[in-house]
Amino acid sequence: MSKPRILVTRRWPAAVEAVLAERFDVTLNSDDLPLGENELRLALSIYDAVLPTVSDRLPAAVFEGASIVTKILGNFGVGYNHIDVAAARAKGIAVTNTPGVLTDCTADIALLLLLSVARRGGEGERQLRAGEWKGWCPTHLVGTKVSGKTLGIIGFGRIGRAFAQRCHFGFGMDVVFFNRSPVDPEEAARYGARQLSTVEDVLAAADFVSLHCPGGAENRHLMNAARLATMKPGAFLINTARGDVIDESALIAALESGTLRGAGLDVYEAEPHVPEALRRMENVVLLPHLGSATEETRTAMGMKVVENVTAFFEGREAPDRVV
Ligand code: 8YV
Repeated sequence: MSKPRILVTRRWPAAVEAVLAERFDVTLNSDDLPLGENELRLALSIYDAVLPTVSDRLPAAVFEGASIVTKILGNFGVGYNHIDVAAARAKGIAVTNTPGVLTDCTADIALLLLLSVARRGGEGERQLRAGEWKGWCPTHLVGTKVSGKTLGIIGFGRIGRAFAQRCHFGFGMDVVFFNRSPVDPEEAARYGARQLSTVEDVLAAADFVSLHCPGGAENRHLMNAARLATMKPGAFLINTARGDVIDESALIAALESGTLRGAGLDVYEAEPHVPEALRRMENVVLLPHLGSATEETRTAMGMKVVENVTAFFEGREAPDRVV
């Protein structure tokens, strides 16, 4: 029997590509040639499986091709809001993701952003590299203490929990969270956190707010101008979830007016575009979507996709099927 034909839209860790090549008839797209909607539509009429990443947009229009051959989209990542899952379902296409394996690394990046923005790490590094450091001085780049402060988490899934755990047990932070469904208080306490009833309750209490909810329509602009205005004056906002959870223009206004003291961002509304206004601000730490970017995690993510797609083509239930 011939091997299923698979399109990998970006280059993956070599170890994963090697396993894919053993099991499937693989076409690897180059990293330099991102696929547009037309190419992705065409791909759905050629390949048995397409393995997209967050940078491949698959809106409903992509699924409107006449003859769809693709049976499964094995998404390289836990978040899959770049795929119109209703359209995939309507065409009978399965979708899988990669939960669990990127929890620690994404929580670590949230911590990196929180510490960098509070302690002005980015500013300090830029200053030193530019040869502008004039020597130690009691008032030089004085930041905000992190230990003992209140952290507010929006979305208490795997990553929200891992971040709570780090901040509570590592930094003695008081951690409160909002989650759309109730979490058993004993379970929450294992991560050093307690649930509040509304997003607003969390925003009003927190010195640092970190977003860990899914992106997409349900949470689009959850952090809008009105909500940003209910944050504590001088609070910080961290986002390692999805860019569309924040209204970026409203965030810029809140940072410009000084309502917010700073922000640490790993994700943006229209990646890779990052508004010039944000790039000019010293009190903002900006990373290029690095949440899961470690060798260990990217390899584990790839292996999870392989596991899902292999199970699917062997007629078994794909373990991480979301559609
Ligand atoms: C991934 C992520 O690198 O898994 C996710 O949801 O945001 C990232 O860490 C990205 O999705 C790759 O497709």
